[in-house]
Amino acid sequence: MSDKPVYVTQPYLPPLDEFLPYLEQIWANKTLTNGGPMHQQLEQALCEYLGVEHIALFNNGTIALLTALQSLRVTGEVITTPYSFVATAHSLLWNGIKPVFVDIDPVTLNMDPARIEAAITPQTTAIMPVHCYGHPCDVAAIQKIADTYNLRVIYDAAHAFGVQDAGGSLLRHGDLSVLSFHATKVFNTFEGGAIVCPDAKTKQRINHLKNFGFVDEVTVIAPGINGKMSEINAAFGLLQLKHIDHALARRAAIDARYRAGLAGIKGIHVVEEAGQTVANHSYFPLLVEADYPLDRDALYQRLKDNNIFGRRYFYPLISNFPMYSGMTSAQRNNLPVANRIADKVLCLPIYPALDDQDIDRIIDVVRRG
Ligand code: T4K
Repeated sequence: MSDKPVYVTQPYLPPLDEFLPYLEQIWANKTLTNGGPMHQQLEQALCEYLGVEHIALFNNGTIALLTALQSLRVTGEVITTPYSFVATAHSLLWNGIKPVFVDIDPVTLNMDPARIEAAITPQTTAIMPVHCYGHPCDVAAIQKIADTYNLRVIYDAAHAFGVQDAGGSLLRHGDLSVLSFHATKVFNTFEGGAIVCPDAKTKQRINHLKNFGFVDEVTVIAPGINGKMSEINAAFGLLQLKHIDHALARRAAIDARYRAGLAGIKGIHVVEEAGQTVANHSYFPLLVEADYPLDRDALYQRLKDNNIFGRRYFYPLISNFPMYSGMTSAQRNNLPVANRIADKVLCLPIYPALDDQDIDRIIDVVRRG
């Protein structure tokens, strides 16, 4: 049996020769960044593919999160989840905003809407939920609370490229949704990100903010940042988009093979997918329960010993990192579910080039315990 190293993910790379015409075009245009033709084309193509009205491209998802908050003038306190990549909460600190953590739902692993109301104070201006692993949040419940208390909703949708619910793109919910196009994501531009916004006016403000706040050569409206996506990243995105349906189909097949192969293993709970009509299978999280022969870290190590590099997304919890752990809302007794899940979760490798032999090898290691 093969034992070549298998990582939690591997970027999808279309054949190199397909990229060369794009490079020739950039060389001919001599526009390398600042909203050039590749950038314009990718924004248009993504709106069509994702079924959304307006997209502003960014150089990464973290800068997109920072700018999303700035664009809506969010201040004070924002209610968020501790069960995410650290960039979610960091984007709040960068804006001088206090994150207020609420616990997650034990089934969806997303923010539990039932916890939100108790966390609202006069300083609360927004909610920042995460569609963790591309699994939809309870968007209806969150919006109802936001409407009642007049709060903004900014979704960290870094994992949710292409996900749809019964009404269409998941990215249409809330005031803004933020995507990541990092190399490890379902759709990547090496580094990259985007804000999905509902109207042209908001997109225009975002465009100014991602270009230092410049409106024209002599007018700066706010302390904006350099969030622009370069032409080479945008060109790679255009090429990726041609292959995305194939990449998503392969991910779905891998997910199905894992679910069949792992079924019935005592103590292994595969996290359910619920609420999507189109899923993207961006991660394959499972929970290692007490009745499995090994604890989570021992299984993680056992896989490593077999050259299989899963990842404990999301352990440690954001709320347990030192810049957050002193906050009242970060205390473990406020976040029992998130702390419990973070100690049990393990994401298995999933990416289009993962072959059936490797999937079966991974299943075999988990089954042997
Ligand atoms: N919000 C959420 C919910 C997020 O998950 C993220 C990012 C963000 C916001 C911020 O978006 P960005 O600013 O990143 O656009 C990775 C990614 O760096 C990060 O983008 C991602 N979430 C997070 C969940 O995972 P690491 O530290 O685990 O990545 P790394 O370098 O260990 O890569 C994992 C594996 O992937 C490697 O073992 C091998 C493979 N790999 C990785 C890279 C970079 C490759 O084969 N090729 C590559 O180029 O953070």
